[in-house]
Amino acid sequence: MTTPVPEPTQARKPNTNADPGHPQGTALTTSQGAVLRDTDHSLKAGPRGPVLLQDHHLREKITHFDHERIPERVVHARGAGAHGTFTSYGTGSRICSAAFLAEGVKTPLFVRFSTVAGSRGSADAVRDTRGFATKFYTEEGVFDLVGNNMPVFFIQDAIKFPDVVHSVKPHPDLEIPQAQSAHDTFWDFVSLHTQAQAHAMWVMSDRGIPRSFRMMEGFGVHTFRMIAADGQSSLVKFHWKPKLGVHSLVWEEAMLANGADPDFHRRDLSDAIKAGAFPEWELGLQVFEDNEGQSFDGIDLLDPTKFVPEELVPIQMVGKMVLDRNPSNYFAETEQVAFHPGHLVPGIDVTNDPLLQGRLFSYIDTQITRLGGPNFSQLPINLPHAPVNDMLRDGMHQTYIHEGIAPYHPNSLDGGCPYQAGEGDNSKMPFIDFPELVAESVKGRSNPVSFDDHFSQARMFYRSLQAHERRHVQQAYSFELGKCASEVIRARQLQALANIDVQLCAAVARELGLPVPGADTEVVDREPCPSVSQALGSWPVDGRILGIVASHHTEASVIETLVAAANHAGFQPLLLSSVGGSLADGSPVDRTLLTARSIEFDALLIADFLVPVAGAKVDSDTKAGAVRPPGAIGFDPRLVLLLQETYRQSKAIVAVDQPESFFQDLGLEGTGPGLVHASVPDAVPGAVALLATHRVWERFDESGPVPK
Ligand code: HDE
Repeated sequence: MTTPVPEPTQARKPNTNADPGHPQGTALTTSQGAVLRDTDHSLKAGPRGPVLLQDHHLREKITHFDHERIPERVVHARGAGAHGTFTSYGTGSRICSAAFLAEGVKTPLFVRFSTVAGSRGSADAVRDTRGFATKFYTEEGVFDLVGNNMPVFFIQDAIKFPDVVHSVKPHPDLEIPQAQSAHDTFWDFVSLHTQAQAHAMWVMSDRGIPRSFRMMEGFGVHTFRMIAADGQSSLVKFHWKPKLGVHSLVWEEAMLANGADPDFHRRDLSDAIKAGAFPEWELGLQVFEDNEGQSFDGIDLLDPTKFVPEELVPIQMVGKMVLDRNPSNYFAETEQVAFHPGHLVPGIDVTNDPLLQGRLFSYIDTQITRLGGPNFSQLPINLPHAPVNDMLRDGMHQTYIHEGIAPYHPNSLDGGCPYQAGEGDNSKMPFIDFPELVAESVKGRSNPVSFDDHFSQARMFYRSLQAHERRHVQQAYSFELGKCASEVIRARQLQALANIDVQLCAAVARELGLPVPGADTEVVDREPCPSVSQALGSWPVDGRILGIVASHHTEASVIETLVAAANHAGFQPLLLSSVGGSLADGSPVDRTLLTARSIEFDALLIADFLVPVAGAKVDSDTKAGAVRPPGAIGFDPRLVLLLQETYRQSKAIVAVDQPESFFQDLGLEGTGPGLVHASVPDAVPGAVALLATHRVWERFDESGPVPK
């Protein structure tokens, strides 16, 4: 019996990533290319008989399946990737000879965003640092910028990395909690290692729950070195600045997202790219003189727990990155990509930051296990776009068929090839390790004294935030420490907070019901740096999601006008209605009130909100614009929940052609910041104006989501 072949639901696509030497074809085959007649039934001794060992196809299919999974990354296991291009402004060439920084040069790249702590299948919107790793396929070889969305790190020396990671991972006895820092071992580590306080502060701030990968800054964290064409060295810190600004979820949204849509960030990135709202960042540099002390304004540039405020050293933009293509195969690209901070090109070099030095060892080491041997740079996603002739040979999963008999240097049997720079026909710019003077010193296990300041930057960060942001920090610490069972740990962390800011400490202690300790360390007061706040400035709405609630009675012209205006403004419109199907203008309903939650949009327009009740008459009362009080026939009560959530999350809500009593009828304050009435033509411009600041923060006072 043959299985009927269903009609394809999509046009067959050629596999664009297939090696041209191995065309995929359309016939089903074994891995050896033999065409198959039946892949749905095992070979049996009669229809009711036992399965035969000789069934090679069965064994091959199941054996391959048994080995489909590879070990996940020990950290940053959960990630999402995208392809794009970097276009250089040429401004970086002044201090760096790297070819990809020359004016107008376009370099293809792949980016992987990740959470740090969770497993591969964990939720996206957890409180955590985010990885922001970029692979530039430059003409001089691969350059990897393997950064995070926060400019500081928990520890100062790589030897502490296994310790901090063990502390944030689930407890070893029961393997809970997953992808969370709100547990005893993490806060035990942080409170015992005061060097971790600055990074913990960033994670407890809104930065720990980004609204979108598209709205995150990226930081190289360490100080790197750039070398100009004339050999002059500068110290630099890398920054990615998102075009859409830096925005976050509120805690309620993060918790909802982790249940309602665990792929929240991954989906947001791919949806935006699919919709043509290509995410953009500028790459910028903070440049420092390569002086003997390698410090700036008392900040040791080799200490990765410190950052240098933009107010002190402005960021100079050197190019722009646009992400415009989703991966076509998650495993081949996002899972198999292998980043390494030691993938450098001529003109960029490392410094002696002890954290960076340890990373230079770790990445290739872990990838040998994860990717099954030493040849993972031959995987398509890792393959340099520059020619490779490396004398590395054999090993597991070798796919090159190397020619020649003398993979050693120097040789005379292969004509001396491959040539070092300056030999044979090789006149290319080589990578040169910067000839840094290494100070005469005593061998030992110690840090410079400048690494001992653990609190001043945490204090500076906290005091630079706006009132509602500080309130979020207080709530985050209260939540996280509230989840710690050990009172000793809670009290020890309160002691650290007392050294950072007395009011912060008191607010958290109040929530925990613990006494407020006094400071036990003298801390330097630094000037605030408002640039770390996310609440200042105004931003474009490109690619932000505008929810539009309509009903099956809403006039076609109303929906057409709102959707066209939303698209014109750069929004991605998301149509919500009580039930699925199409609206009057033929637009498909994107979400029903069953499948939608408030987390899915940045602002909400309410055009109409009635349920199509079987047999109900559509009269002048049920047309768009008519209000039905809650409870009346045809009203969908789920809208009340949606509106209340949207309201609590400080998002703008625009009532389109609704009477004055609309918001009160639905149980919200009648007037107030971000609750707007508008006619159909004015509705979208109203949302644009309100979204420029991301949220209507003034809706609530410092005490949180309690109406004023
Ligand atoms: Fe990583 N880190 N890391 N890290 N890291 C890894 O490499 C490590 C650190 C970062 O999307 C691993 O291939 C050590 C700082 C990102 O594939 C591993 C230390 C920063 C990613 C590793 C650090 C990062 C990783 C795990 C302390 C920001 C994900 C899988 C010295 C500047 C890359 C892998 C991707 C991944 C080691 C600290 C960023 C184990 C030893 C600081 C974005 O090699």
